[in-house]
Amino acid sequence: MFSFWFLLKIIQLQAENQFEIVYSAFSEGNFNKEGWHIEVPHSTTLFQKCGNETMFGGFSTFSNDTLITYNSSLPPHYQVKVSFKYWKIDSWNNEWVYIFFDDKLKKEMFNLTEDYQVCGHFDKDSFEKNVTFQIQMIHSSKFIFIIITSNLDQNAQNESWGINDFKIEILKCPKGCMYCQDDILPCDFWIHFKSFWITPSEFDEWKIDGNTTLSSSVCAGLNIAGGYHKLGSNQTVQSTIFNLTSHFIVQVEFKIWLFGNWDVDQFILKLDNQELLNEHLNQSAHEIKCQGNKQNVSILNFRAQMNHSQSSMEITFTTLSNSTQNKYWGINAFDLYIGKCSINCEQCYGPGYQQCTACIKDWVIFKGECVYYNKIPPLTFDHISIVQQLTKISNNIHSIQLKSDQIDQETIKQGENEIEFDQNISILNFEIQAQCQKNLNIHNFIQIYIRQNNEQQYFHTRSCQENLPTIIIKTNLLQKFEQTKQFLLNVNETSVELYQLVILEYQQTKLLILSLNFIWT
Ligand SMILES: *[C@@H]1O[C@H](CO)[C@@H](O)[C@H](O)[C@H]1NC(C)=O
Ligand SMILES: *[C@@H]1O[C@H](CO)[C@@H](O)[C@H](O)[C@H]1NC(C)=O
Ligand SMILES: *[C@@H]1O[C@H](CO)[C@@H](O)[C@H](O)[C@H]1NC(C)=O
Ligand SMILES: *[C@@H]1O[C@H](CO)[C@@H](O)[C@H](O)[C@H]1NC(C)=O
Ligand SMILES: *[C@@H]1O[C@H](CO)[C@@H](O)[C@H](O)[C@H]1NC(C)=O
Ligand SMILES: *[C@@H]1O[C@H](CO)[C@@H](O)[C@H](O)[C@H]1NC(C)=O
Ligand SMILES: *[C@@H]1O[C@H](CO)[C@@H](O)[C@H](O)[C@H]1NC(C)=O
Ligand SMILES: *[C@@H]1O[C@H](CO)[C@@H](O)[C@H](O)[C@H]1NC(C)=O
Ligand SMILES: *[C@@H]1O[C@H](CO)[C@@H](O)[C@H](O)[C@H]1NC(C)=O
Ligand SMILES: *[C@@H]1O[C@H](CO)[C@@H](O)[C@H](O)[C@H]1NC(C)=O
Ligand SMILES: *[C@@H]1O[C@H](CO)[C@@H](O)[C@H](O)[C@H]1NC(C)=O
Ligand SMILES: *[C@@H]1O[C@H](CO)[C@@H](O)[C@H](O)[C@H]1NC(C)=O
Ligand SMILES: [Ca+2]
Repeated sequence: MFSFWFLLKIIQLQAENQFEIVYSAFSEGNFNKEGWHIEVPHSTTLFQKCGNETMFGGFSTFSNDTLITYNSSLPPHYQVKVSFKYWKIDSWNNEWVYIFFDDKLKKEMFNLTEDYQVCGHFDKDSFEKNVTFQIQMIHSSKFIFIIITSNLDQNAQNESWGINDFKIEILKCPKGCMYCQDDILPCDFWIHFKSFWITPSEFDEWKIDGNTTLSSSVCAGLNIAGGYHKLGSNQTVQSTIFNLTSHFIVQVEFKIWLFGNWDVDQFILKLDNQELLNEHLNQSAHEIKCQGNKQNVSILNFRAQMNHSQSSMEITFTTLSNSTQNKYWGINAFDLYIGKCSINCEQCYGPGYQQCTACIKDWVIFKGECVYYNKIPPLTFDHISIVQQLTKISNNIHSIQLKSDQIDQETIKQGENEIEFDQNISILNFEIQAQCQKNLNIHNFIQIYIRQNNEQQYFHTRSCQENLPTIIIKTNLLQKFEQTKQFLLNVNETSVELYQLVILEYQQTKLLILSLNFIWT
């Protein structure tokens, strides 16, 4: 049964999870290069035709040293799919195209033979070829960077390239979630707390090795904190984020950029001195041109999670290298998400109301939930009557019992009972029925306590009389505000005690509001 249900669930999930297109370009009627960064185009006409197809770049346009980048800002998601058609045009002689799908590098070599003739030069060494590149990956960063370049080294008239049918699709986080890593775990408690580095002033808060301010560089049109000649191996970058909203967990997402050959090195992330990532770096990098210098570049996507509830957090990034070779690194697309406590909760160990351990000022925990302190006053008495009568009340085995229209009689047990009414119930009635037992030597009198409004108390004693053995107390209680009503009811064979849990002076208090006891001497 269970496995059947599980299977059903999986089938359902697969049916629900559809990739949604968040960006598409360079196909029928959609030739808009907005958002694309282009380096070294060899023509001012950025869209060329190749046979029947129009493409971004193309013959004599994208060639020697051309690099294009798309920086896409994505809605909350947990997987991404990117695809496009790549066109190799004319005489490539064993030359490579390099594509960075964030940290996934794809490359392909093209040569003179084996292709077909569609555009550009029409001679035996100038064939074309189109290849569809597609990648699907686990991805939850707010940004994906796609960089396309090649190692072409001749004239743009001789060898060139272009792309079309470009698409980015995602699997979206469940509704109401600003962050997630799948569509199964609860995620509605995540909030986006901070992004780095958006404005230049934010660099001031970050120090390299404790004394130099972090500065930025640009590679492939993307801003990087640190980077070439700005941040070297063995260096540490640190900052502290203050005034975090009350939370129980933190999640960081960021990309590390490596410049040079990082093959036996280490990257370490610490949050508040706790080592969260310690990654061995062995990257296969590829040369791209950054700010005029050709260098080996690789990108790594990292994410890490830690239980955390303090209002500040120190973040430390470090690289370690045993080599004396100069290498550089940087960070970008840094986002901090926090798992927030429930509303009005200051300290918690989880997102639920029941997981709150301290409330914000003027609010107190009531039944594991934060409530404003004066929202739980005692109920007020609307009506009280005490009746002594001859007729026996019931053939109940107990000499004493409590009844209420709002409580199912069956649920009341001997000992302590917890009873709760929600705010929609505005009137409660209670009736205590007590019967002196035949043996008058045991019960000589009955003591009744009723807490009245304004803290006046009503105390009443009746002796057990054989001619009037039955006593009935009837009360109606009213609420002043819409409030949760919580009671403790202690019942045994000689006593009924009804307590209301109220909040007075910021304290949860157990207030006796009604009792009946047989007393004997
Ligand atoms: C262009 O499209 C036309 C009609 O669809 C087709 O006949 C022709 O072969 C195509 N040419 C090329 C180069 O693909
Ligand atoms: C050209 O590339 C094709 C496919 O990659 C390969 O099969 C062929 O051997 C290559 N030819 C040369 C001369 O490199
Ligand atoms: C693109 O490539 C495919 C297979 O390699 C080929 O069948 C198709 O004709 C090419 N498209 C054009 C328009 O040349
Ligand atoms: C390739 O491009 C670079 C810079 O854009 C230029 O200096 C070089 O001459 C070009 N090479 C060829 C063969 O066109
Ligand atoms: C184009 O490339 C071919 C093959 O490498 C070479 O023989 C030819 O001279 C090149 N033509 C130009 C104009 O660069
Ligand atoms: C930074 O601190 C290190 C050691 O703590 C010291 O060697 C270096 O001179 C300092 N640099 C600056 C710019 O203060
Ligand atoms: C990516 O684009 C966003 C705007 O959509 C921008 O804020 C961000 O700085 C860009 N990222 C990089 C690394 O340049
Ligand atoms: C944190 O909040 C306090 C009180 O609101 C404020 O005085 C302080 O400047 C804040 N600190 C930072 C770093 O924003
Ligand atoms: C550097 O060398 C030491 C000693 O051989 C070794 O323990 C350490 O792991 C090495 N560090 C890296 C980053 O390779
Ligand atoms: C680094 O990766 C390469 C190939 O991926 C592998 O051959 C090499 O052994 C790795 N080096 C270390 C130190 O893991
Ligand atoms: C980094 O530190 C290690 C160990 O202290 C040292 O062997 C190496 O030369 C340093 N590398 C650089 C580039 O400073
Ligand atoms: C019944 O409850 C009352 C009040 O809690 C207590 O004083 C009394 O001892 C209890 N009697 C029995 C028989 O448990
Ligand atoms: Ca051609």
